[in-house]
Amino acid sequence: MGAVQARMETVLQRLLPRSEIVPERLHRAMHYAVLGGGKRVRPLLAFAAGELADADPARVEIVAAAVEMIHAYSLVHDDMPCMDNDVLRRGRPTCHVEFDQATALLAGDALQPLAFQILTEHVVADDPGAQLEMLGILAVASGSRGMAGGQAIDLASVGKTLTLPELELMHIHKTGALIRAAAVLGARCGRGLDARQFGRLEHYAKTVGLAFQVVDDVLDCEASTATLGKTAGKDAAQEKPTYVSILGLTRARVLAGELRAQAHAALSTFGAKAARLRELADFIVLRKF
Ligand code: GRG
Repeated sequence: MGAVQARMETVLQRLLPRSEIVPERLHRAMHYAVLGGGKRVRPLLAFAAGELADADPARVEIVAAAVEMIHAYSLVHDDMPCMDNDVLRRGRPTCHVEFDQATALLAGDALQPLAFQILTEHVVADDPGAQLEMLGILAVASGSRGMAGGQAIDLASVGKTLTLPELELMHIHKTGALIRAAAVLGARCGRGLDARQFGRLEHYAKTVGLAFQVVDDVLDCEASTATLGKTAGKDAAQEKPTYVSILGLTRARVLAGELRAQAHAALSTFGAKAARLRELADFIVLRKF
């Protein structure tokens, strides 16, 4: 994990516009949002799925960077007063607190197209048609049928009681879509998977995406602000429906364990090549931050 995290720091630094060039303040805000923090779960998934498909790591690092730029932009916008209104992210002031709201808005606005720009500037597939499909996968995962749509459902759910299937639908879009895209795009950099194997990988990604969110809800209740590097206890304070508010802590933990088992089952036919994907499912469920 450390090797991929360090590699991503270098890759992202290289792909971001230099902070000394005009407009410097916007570029500094983009660096602030992307570099120097974060677990890099999505890049880790891309690299692990890339291993499964014998993908060239030099390709995987590009798709991983594109996904991480979308993720970073979503966190910047999510933290703004018009959405979640938070002041702490990755143990530091949020982007709009460190800079200002307009700059944070623009940093997110600029990171989003940069993700697609780098996918047009680097070869990540064997033919242009396959590469175009990969751009489409990231676009759908980020848009109104993916992460942004999930965020809209989230904002509309505050103060409401959701059923478990409704909550699941929200998270499949808000958090799950980008996690799934990370795994799929990592594998698409290679050419080792047939349609059935892709189906299993997608099932794995859907399962770990949900597990990620269940654990996020549990940690929001159980962990401290210092450990998380973001404000703990916000879900309850903001009356957000979560796995913990619907199931309670114990059943939410049980659900996370069941999803971990499902993720492992989805990989059962892959053998040693899926070792890192298995380890990541374990990390996502057992993490403490
Ligand atoms: C603004 C369009 C738009 C979308 C925002 C992902 C998201 C949608 C908001 C983040 C809110 C949130 C706390 C969601 C819970 C799960 C989640 C995505 C947590 C943050 O991701 P991590 O834990 O963050 O991977 P790091 O800092 O490790 O990169």
